[in-house]
Amino acid sequence: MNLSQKIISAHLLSGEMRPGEEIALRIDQTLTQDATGTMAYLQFESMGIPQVKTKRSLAYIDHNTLQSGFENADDHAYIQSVAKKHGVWFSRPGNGICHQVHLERFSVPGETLLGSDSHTPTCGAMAMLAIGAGGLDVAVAMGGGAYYLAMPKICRVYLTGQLPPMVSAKDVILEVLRRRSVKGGVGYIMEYAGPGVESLTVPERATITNMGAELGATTSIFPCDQISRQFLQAQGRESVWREMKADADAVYDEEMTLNLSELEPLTAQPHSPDNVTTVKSIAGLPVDQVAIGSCTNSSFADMMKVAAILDGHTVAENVSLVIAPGSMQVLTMLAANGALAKMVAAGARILECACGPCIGMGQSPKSGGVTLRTFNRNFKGRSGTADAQVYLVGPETAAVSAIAGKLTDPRDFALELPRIVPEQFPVNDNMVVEPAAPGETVEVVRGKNIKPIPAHQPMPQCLQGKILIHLGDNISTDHIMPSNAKLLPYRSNVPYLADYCLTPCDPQFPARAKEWGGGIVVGGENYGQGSSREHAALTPLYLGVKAVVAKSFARIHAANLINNGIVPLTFVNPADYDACALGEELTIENAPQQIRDAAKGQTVSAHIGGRPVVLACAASARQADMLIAGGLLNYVKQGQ
Ligand code: MIC
Ligand code: SF4
Repeated sequence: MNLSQKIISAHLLSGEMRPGEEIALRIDQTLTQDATGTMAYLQFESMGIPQVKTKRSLAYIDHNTLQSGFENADDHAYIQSVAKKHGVWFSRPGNGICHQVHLERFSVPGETLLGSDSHTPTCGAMAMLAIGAGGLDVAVAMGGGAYYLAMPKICRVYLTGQLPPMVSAKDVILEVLRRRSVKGGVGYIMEYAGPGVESLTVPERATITNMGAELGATTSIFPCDQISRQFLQAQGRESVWREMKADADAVYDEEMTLNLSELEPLTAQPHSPDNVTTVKSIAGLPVDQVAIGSCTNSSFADMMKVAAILDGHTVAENVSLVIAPGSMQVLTMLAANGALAKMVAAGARILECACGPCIGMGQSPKSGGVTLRTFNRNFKGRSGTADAQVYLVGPETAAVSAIAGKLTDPRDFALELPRIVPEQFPVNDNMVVEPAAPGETVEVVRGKNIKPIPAHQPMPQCLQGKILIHLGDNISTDHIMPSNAKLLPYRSNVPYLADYCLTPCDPQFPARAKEWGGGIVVGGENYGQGSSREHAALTPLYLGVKAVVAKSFARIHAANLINNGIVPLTFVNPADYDACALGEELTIENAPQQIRDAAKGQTVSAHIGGRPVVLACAASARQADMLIAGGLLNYVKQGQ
């Protein structure tokens, strides 16, 4: 077996490991963050289960840390109290970005991790089967329920060679994105193997598994070897180490080979993580802002490289450089060894250990500003400035460009960076609060920002509605439900957020949906790529959206739609996508039966604007029942 199959088979509750078949997995660990966590815990509470049943569940606060009003603070207080009550460990604001902290302190090779954040696969760097999902799926897993997914295909990424100086792990994943595109991983696990693996440290592996999310992959995974052992040892956690790798005769569904020695510094240009070119080819581009951090590139080693480059220099006068170390552990080390002082002396603006500018929580660039970011997503408008030009780069490129004031190939900077592998990390888990002891009473704090979740209706006999919007390919959840400093405080308030649903594509969308009494969304390929935020399903639900008809869907978003009773349908004949227009009525007669039959492989007969149209629905039999019930919560309440 390959490594993915080994972990899946050890956690398989039902189904067979045949690509595309629905399987159910036992989940060992869960994580939530605050922007998706309030919904997840409201949903968990509504299930009436007193204590989580996982081996370990954690609630992190890392996204909504700008507190410009009471809203985010209300969310934090709710999550802290509800976590304590139900057996969930609570990582306080300041402790760091969930994926960085989880990798450092809680990752366990061979275990499964389900997180309400699309970058949960970061812990694949420690041979976990780590999957991102909607909050509702995570709530079910906390309650001991299985996680259902279509068995992915396994793609072996065979690494040879080793990274040349000033070329980094970010360039590895950017190269994979260049080759496969943002939908090239949908339905796959990317399993890394080959002699090149040994040359990569755990944080470098984490940069690669983290950004596998941008491929649309279910997850990405590295073997657990002596490099992993050393990392766990340095974290004082060697006891969880065990060797994990594919069998020598393992079979894969697909293969790709990547020679690390041939890579050079790369960048993803606006506005997509797969719009990749070499830094050299566009070097000289004037830069307004450089932002270093995020769950992709905020490890101690990344920060040390940045400090070494900045040492003795001053950030160019046209550039604002911001740096957010990934965790309290990283920041503590930088403070202790003087690297932080070097960054500050060079003119860097130090931010707290959190997501920050990656999710538009501050540091939005100026109008039309060019910003280089070591982050993972550069979808239009995500930075908080609609016309900003965001380039994704590795930490070396970011740091040298901040000094030069223009995009610069780091190989032009005469400096040899040391390879940093700490022998001992300072271990201090005092920012992680333990759950309540048995018998201890905990009052859940519900501030006025916490609003109930919207009601779900069972599927009508005749599903119909007008086309409210006709969209192109690769619409991300940042388009469907934008998130920035102004909107993130309302993650617990779906009615408020609904007024912003799909507004980056069409500012009239919410008003039209309300006026027309709901309707249908039409999308192109890879609809709903990006974040795991359920709000990209909950806000359309609130606006009366009954179905999304697209050319194809991103995995997590399709599951979120189904969990919330919105039917994801695909066009069997692509010409029907071109032919349908705004305002035309879609009708599906006998919808519940047709959806049930679709789960058995039949097509769905519909009409759009009176024309007969053939659609497909990739739901499993279980998901079909869920859609008919009006979503997962109704389905669970029916005692299925
Ligand atoms: C993101 O990077 O887009 C986020 C913010 O972390 C999201 C989660 C969210 O929207 O709360 C994600 O990646 O799932
Ligand atoms: Fe946070 Fe950005 Fe990572 Fe999402 S991608 S978890 S917003 S740092």
